[in-house]
Amino acid sequence: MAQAITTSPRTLATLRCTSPSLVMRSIAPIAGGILCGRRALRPMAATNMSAPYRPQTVLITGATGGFGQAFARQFAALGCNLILTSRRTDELKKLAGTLSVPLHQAIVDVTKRDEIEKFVATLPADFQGVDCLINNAGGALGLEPAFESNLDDWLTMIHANVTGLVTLTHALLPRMVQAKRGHIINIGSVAGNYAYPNGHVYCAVKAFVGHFSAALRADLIAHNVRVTNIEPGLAETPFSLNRFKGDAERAAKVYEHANPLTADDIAEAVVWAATRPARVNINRIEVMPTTQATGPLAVYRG
Ligand code: 8X3
Repeated sequence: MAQAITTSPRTLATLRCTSPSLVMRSIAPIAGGILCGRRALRPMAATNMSAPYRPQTVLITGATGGFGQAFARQFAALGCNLILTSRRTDELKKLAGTLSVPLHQAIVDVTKRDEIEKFVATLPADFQGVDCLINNAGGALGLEPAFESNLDDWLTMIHANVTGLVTLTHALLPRMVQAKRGHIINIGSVAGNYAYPNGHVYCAVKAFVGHFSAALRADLIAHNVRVTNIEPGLAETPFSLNRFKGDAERAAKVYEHANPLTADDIAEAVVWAATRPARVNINRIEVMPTTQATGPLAVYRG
């Protein structure tokens, strides 16, 4: 059911409407810059290429997932305005309730083009200047050999990781180009760099994300819009629980005794890329736990 809620911290007034399916919470913006280490970070004019940088409005898809929550917390700690999207209403409200920055939250299924377009078209005025888009929604479904896997899983992975990412990017990119200010941060995966057994479509969609990121760079060099592909390896998040469709035991085994990355490890990489001076574009960051590495090429001897 479509729903919108606006909450101000003073009045806690609640407004419900019938369309679109958005939930919004607004808090009076903080004034001035914030301190990060010994340097003040502040929103920066596109011409000041050397100053410390902080995005003003960060849009995070899949915000209730493991990475998404860590991104939201770390960008909130920087004082950025946040736009959070998720399919999960209760989890999104809960996360938003923990963050004390100007925040807009929306229920969006990124596999649905009409939902993305409606979401972008109805962004509140204070949240229209998105200058950092984090395409985080996606994920894997299944880990069977290709010849035993489920076609619905394949198509869902393509819709979530590819169609949703390009649709939202296509909707917001012209605004960034016009503003001459922006950063698209895609959450890829080591799976896009190294094909592994039973990875098939997941590996393929993450390879798409990596190459799409690189190709976007080629079109944006004159427009002060940055593009970064973040490529995490084994990280302990609900990723495996989703991949194994709720099989908690199987999911736990993925991380058992492996000392995997945490969501905060990846969030630190994302925040680092997003806060480089404007002259710096971090093309890609591949991060693995110390306990993970690429394997040898396989040879089957029948
Ligand atoms: C997930 C990383 O190593 O589990 O994107 O495929 S891995």
